[in-house]
Amino acid sequence: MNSSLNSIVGRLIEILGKEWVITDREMMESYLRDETPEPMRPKPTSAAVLVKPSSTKEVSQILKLSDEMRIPVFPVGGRTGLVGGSIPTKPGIILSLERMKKISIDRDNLMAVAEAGSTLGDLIKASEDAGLFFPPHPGDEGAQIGGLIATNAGGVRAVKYGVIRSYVKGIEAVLPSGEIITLGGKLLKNNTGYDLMQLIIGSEGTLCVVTKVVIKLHPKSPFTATLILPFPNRSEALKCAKKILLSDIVPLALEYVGLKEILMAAEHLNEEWPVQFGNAQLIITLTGTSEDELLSACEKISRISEEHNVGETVLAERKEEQEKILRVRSNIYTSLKPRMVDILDVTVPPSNLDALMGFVDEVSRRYGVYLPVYGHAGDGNLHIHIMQEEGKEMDYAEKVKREVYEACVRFGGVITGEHGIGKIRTEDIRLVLGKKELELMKEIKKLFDPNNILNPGAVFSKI
Ligand code: LAC
Ligand code: ZN
Repeated sequence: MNSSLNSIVGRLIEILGKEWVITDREMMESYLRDETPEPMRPKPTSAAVLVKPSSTKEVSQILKLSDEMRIPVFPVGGRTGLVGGSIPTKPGIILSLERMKKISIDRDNLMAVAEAGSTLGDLIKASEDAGLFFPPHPGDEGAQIGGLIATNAGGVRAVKYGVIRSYVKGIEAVLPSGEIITLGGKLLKNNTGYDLMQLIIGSEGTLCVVTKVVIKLHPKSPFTATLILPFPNRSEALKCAKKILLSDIVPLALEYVGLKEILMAAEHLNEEWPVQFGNAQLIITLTGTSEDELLSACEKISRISEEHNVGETVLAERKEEQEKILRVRSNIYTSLKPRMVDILDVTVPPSNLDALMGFVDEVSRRYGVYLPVYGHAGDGNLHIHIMQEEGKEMDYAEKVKREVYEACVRFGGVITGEHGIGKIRTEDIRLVLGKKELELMKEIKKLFDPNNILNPGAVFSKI
């Protein structure tokens, strides 16, 4: 540890008690990394202190002290991020809110109030226990609420009601000065001044530390069904997806997967994938207030998909079967991870997905590399994995990424729709944002965090 960190340890112990100030490297090993593929993952600092406060007041005291001493603070959640966003890359404090995990449900207002350290899994369970429903599924259930807010998480169930941003109604957060701010509340309408709450959502831990969140829930779990539609090729699958989105059916999720990758994910989990044919598949989750409503939507989808040479469709109605499908889909990433250099999460207007995927095929041929693609077709949000090729220098990865990013921008898209900028895309951000836009963002950062102590190195390479 360096000397300024050494000198802060005693004061942190005064605030938190000895048990919650961790300096032993072995005890903080899992806090020094996230899920970013190894070749891209930023190197963690060799000097860090891990702290685990139990209240907003303690968070406030920690931040005030760090700001006074100009010591960087790296807020972490469940460390499920894919862009190195929470990795402490400078000597400083790792701030974990894992002890702050209370959730209360307000049925009358259909809202949950969750502390930032509670997990996505906790929130899903608390909502269900209260007979309510949290529709999205923004990734790994070990992700923490604070992280979901910091990254404006998306996931597979964002087509019908949007990403995390559209569920958050209130936020309590601590500024680097130690001041506590409260924005919004259990409110469905709020036009009181600038929307600072929305500014904080997706700010990747660079503006303030979110300690508590008000989240909109939906009434009791609706009827749900999941369909797997196998198509002979991608073009038919994507044309069908377009037509479904144009119909009066609004799916909760509309995913595109290739047969090879989904079978690999199933094998990785030791599960059987229900449809073993059809090179291009759509996975569609529907929700409705009655079984009849669902069946009529399924029939409509079936009619539309027949126009696109769909093979025999699987309809899953049992909860366990639907959960299995979601689990396999969510583990494509995990099954590819061992040989992965990077995972992209570019987003284009949904109607340009086919053209983008065509471009990726062309890049894959030109470089002679395997570039698996799949993703959130309903949102135009595509995952492209850059894989390691045996005997090939990895310098192609940077070139492939560049070409894909530039194509996305040409197609009217952005370089990230889900995983964020983190610490590995701070240069690429310029492909999407102009000088003035970046300047405005940096001014905002300075206003919130004048001494640049909060998650330095994330979003902007230089302030
Ligand atoms: C997914 C993650 C990688 O969609 O965003 O599986
Ligand atoms: Zn995703």
